[in-house]
Amino acid sequence: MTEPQGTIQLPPQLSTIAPEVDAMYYAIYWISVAFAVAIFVAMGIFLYQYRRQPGRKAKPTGHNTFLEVFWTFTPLLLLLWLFVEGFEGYVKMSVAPEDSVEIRVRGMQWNWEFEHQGGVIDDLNRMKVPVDTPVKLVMSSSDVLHSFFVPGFRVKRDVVPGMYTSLWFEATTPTPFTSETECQSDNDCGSGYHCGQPREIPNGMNADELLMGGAPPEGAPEGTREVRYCSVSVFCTEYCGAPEGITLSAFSEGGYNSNHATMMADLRVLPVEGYDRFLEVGPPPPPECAGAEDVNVCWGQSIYQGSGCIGCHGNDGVRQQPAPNWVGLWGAVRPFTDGSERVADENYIRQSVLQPQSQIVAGYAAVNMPVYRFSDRQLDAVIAYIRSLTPDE
Ligand code: HEC
Ligand SMILES: [Cu+2]
Repeated sequence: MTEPQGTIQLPPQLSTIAPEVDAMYYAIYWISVAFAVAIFVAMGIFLYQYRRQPGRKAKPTGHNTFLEVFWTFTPLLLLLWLFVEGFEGYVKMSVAPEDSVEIRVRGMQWNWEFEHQGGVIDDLNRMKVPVDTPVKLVMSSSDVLHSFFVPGFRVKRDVVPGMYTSLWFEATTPTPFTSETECQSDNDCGSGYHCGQPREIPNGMNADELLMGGAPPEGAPEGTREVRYCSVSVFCTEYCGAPEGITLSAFSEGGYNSNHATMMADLRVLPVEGYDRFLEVGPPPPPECAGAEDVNVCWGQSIYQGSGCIGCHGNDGVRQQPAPNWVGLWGAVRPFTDGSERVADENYIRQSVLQPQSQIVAGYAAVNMPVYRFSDRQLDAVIAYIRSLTPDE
């Protein structure tokens, strides 16, 4: 890999802003080093030169205008320069370019959710961005104060409950999903990267090929394997609490994100085609469905449980409140509040999920179903699941 390398002090520069931020950092660093050395050396010399000696008496020296002007104005100029540079950098980092791709970021104890254009939401803590494209994040928190930090991009901003904050960056280096970027632990990835959550990949392929819509090569062994890839690290730098019963020394217990110390996300910088493809097809089915008899039915059930449909819709054929039960829905004639009717087919279910208020089932006007934004594949999965709940005649 020809990845940019980090230094002892800083992780690799993975965004357009990173070189400027680092230049500023090193300027301040070396100015501080130079002053520290000058001050300590002068102090040493004076200590020696003016040490107590027999027969020598201290006498006032008066003042030296040139010296005083010099040591007042030199630091003043330096500080002014640092202020101007710093302020320019701050403004630049605050104002996203007009043509930025926008991604919604939601922080919650202890996960990140990323909603890409068109409402494509990947699994929690997985984020994808296109390379060489300005990306603007619009961030909110549903509970406490979080802070979004990508060391490799040199960007960080608080994610505050009750308001939106934003941030932008342009990534410069794709993070490929190849065998070279497979990992077992964080040590296998350079600084600025960490070993991401496991992915289920068909044998004989890598996730790049999967993302680009490829198929496993002829003769590849059947089935899937679990792979982890080095991903750009996203951290929460706020102490956003730890769940009850979990101490910091045991933070890896109880799952990937068991407390704020591991409120980390896997960020993948994709080639533009890969990102477009991701938007088109959406996230892949959850790993637990890899071996399922019908992947879509399994995935639909996981959406039913994971996206909250279960809170309103029953799947037992009995519970009809606050929303219609899904058993027997497929193929049935649905009566609406406006007196019209329609057969529950693919298009009807699709519309019910994406625009629930466009046709209200008679008797259910009291509860508003939330609008969901799913990818086509996720919709297929929901449809397959609803369909599976109605036995064929
Ligand atoms: C807050 C409660 C609520 C949640 C959560 C909810 N729904 Fe609904 N849903 C309703 C109500 C109420 C109706 C009936 C009124 C209407 O048609 O909008 C409905 C209707 C539907 C229908 C048409 C059903 C029929 O009998 O014709 C489908 C399909 C549907 N929802 C799918 C979903 C899916 C998929 C999810 C989860 C991703 C979901 N709903 C989550 C309340 C909810
Ligand atoms: Cu947090």
